[in-house]
Amino acid sequence: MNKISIKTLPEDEYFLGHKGCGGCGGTLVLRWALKVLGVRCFVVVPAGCMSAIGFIYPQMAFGVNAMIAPFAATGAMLSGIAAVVRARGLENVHVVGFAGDGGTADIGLQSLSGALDRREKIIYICYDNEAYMNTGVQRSAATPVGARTTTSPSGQVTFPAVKKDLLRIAAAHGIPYAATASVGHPADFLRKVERAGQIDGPSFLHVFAPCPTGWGCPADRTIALGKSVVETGLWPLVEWDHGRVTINRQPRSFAPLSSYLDEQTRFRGLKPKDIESLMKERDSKWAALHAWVRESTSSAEV
Ligand SMILES: Cc1ncc(C[n+]2csc(CCOP(=O)(O)OP(=O)(O)O)c2C)c(N)n1
Ligand code: SF4
Repeated sequence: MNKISIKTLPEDEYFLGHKGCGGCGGTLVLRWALKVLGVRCFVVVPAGCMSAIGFIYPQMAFGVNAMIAPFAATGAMLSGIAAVVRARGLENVHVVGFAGDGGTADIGLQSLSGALDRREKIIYICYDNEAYMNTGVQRSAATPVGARTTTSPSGQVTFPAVKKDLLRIAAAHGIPYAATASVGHPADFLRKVERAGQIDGPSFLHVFAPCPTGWGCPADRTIALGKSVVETGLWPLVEWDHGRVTINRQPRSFAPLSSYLDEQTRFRGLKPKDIESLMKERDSKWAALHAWVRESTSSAEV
């Protein structure tokens, strides 16, 4: 297979004509990933924005086999389809799920865990817009501290919250491949999708996907925010490949959080203590990340 790059990305479209908002990061995740994986895909999308905007009869946006899963059941449906693919001896097929952060970090987590445990050849992609967007911006376990949602007004949460670390949760299942990515770094994302497609077993991608409607940012800032979140250190680009952990981009020094936060009205109510919490969470995440890299390197050397 040729190495995928932005220049060699096929012109074919498999997610087009949807009803997503302008600047929707989630739609880019689906569109780009399906360009890499091609037409021989069975796609599962649970309740959420991507199913709401993609399956509007008769204007279906998918150019591949695709079906909607119950909200909690993406992992279960993926592993069921993969079992059928295996039983029928179908070759060169991808079984791929696209779920939001609510459908992944909260309600779909046990189903995802079961699927990763079953070791079928599936690709699970979480497009993370950091809230339940389709039902009106409710807080999820992936909502950052201090972000305003309709269930955390002015960023108030009544308990010490941190963003659930889906990469570490997935990797803890001992699966072959898991990675984070951002729509602000398309080449990195495309390469990771391609790698996931080569894996003989489950793989998991956690992709940063801005939502202008829910975040209160201009529609033309999606890619810029997808870059600045990485530069501030709030969204590390990381890869877990057969137990070896790689940080794909290490900013020499982190950009000020304001370069990312100030563009979004959801962070307008941030208090100094929220910014401090965000920085603390970031710094402890990076410390844990460096320790994870060291640990993975030394165990690979044994
Ligand atoms: C069992 C169940 N509970 C609640 C809903 C209502 N519901 C549909 S989509 C959705 C939000 C999905 O949020 P997320 O998974 O983050 O995806 P996004 O909408 O952000 O793309 C909810 C709560 C449902 N369809 N099924
Ligand atoms: S609400 Fe957000 S996630 Fe949903 S379609 Fe619009 S931009 Fe995309």
